[in-house]
Amino acid sequence: MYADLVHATSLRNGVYVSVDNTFESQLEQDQVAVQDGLQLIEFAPQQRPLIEEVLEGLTAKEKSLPAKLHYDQRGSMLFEQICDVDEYYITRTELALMREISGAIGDTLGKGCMLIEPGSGASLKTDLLLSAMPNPAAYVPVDISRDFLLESATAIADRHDIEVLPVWADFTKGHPIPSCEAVVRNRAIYFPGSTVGNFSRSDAACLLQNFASMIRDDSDDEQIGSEGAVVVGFDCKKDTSRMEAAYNDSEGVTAEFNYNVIDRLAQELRVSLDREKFTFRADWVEDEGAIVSRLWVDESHTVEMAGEKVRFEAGEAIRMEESHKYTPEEFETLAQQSHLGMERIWTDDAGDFAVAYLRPLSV
Ligand code: AVI
Repeated sequence: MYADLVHATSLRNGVYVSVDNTFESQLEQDQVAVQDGLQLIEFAPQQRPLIEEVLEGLTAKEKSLPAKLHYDQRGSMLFEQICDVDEYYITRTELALMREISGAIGDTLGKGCMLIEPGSGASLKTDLLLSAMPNPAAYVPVDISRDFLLESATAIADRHDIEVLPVWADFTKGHPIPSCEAVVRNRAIYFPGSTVGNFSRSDAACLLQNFASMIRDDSDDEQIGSEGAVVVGFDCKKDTSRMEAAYNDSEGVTAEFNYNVIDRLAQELRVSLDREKFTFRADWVEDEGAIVSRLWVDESHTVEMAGEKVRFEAGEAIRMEESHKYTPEEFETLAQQSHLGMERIWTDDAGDFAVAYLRPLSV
């Protein structure tokens, strides 16, 4: 996915960072719109047609579907419910940890910091961090969903006295960083929620490398003074039974989150995919260091999609999502591969969840 990366190029109003070779063609596409009183940078790449992505995944030797398909309107609502189920410790543990440590993170980031949030969520965690930052320069949320981005950017602008500069883009593909009115002394990326866990280990390394390029002071922007930081939340390895229970919750909300992808494809692609022919299960896969969520085929059947026949054999599975877990040492190694050093790490008392404060290593 990120095979051809990584470079940062300083241009017009900031830095463009690219993680793939579609970079050059994207440069033509950015424009600024004013929406809901916010200056919105539009840099969204052309999306591949859904049917193409789905057929590619379902006709591969090991069937898979892109994990992003989980997040349509109903899926996003189900994800919010997942965050509240008893077994899913991640969200509440991270929030409690952020309540304790956001003051320390804010102090370390210092004055005049531009906070960039890829895949912005306007979450309580973001509120905590922004409130703890001394005189932040600006907040830059980045998201692929324009509506969601504007909604969350407006919410942050309502709650904080800060310049909010949303960027509509796929953060995995590179995007411009807007300039702001205040003097920017450094940039920081905030990547909470263990979203890094949804990338394979090699993609996660590339993504972190990309983040490192975004904060490095190699632009023409004379405002940027000191080197920035990448603040990442990740889920720690623990008892297999607890990790598996978090993704096989007894209320079946996570199962529904996955069946919803089947319903969505059946509807949007008008194909006869039937959720009743699949069973959901999430398993710890030691070799990958990840919980792998799959839909297992209960009975052999064939589904026609865009003129192609897709065969599902009983006993085979569709890989739906990976949730990688790290020990603090493994995460430090991953960061180092991306030219980032782990300056600090905080965990909750049980060591379930960690927030790492990473700084660029001199190269
Ligand atoms: C968003 N992400 C970090 C979640 C996770 O834990 O991998 C998505 C999720 N999938 C099932 N439950 C939660």
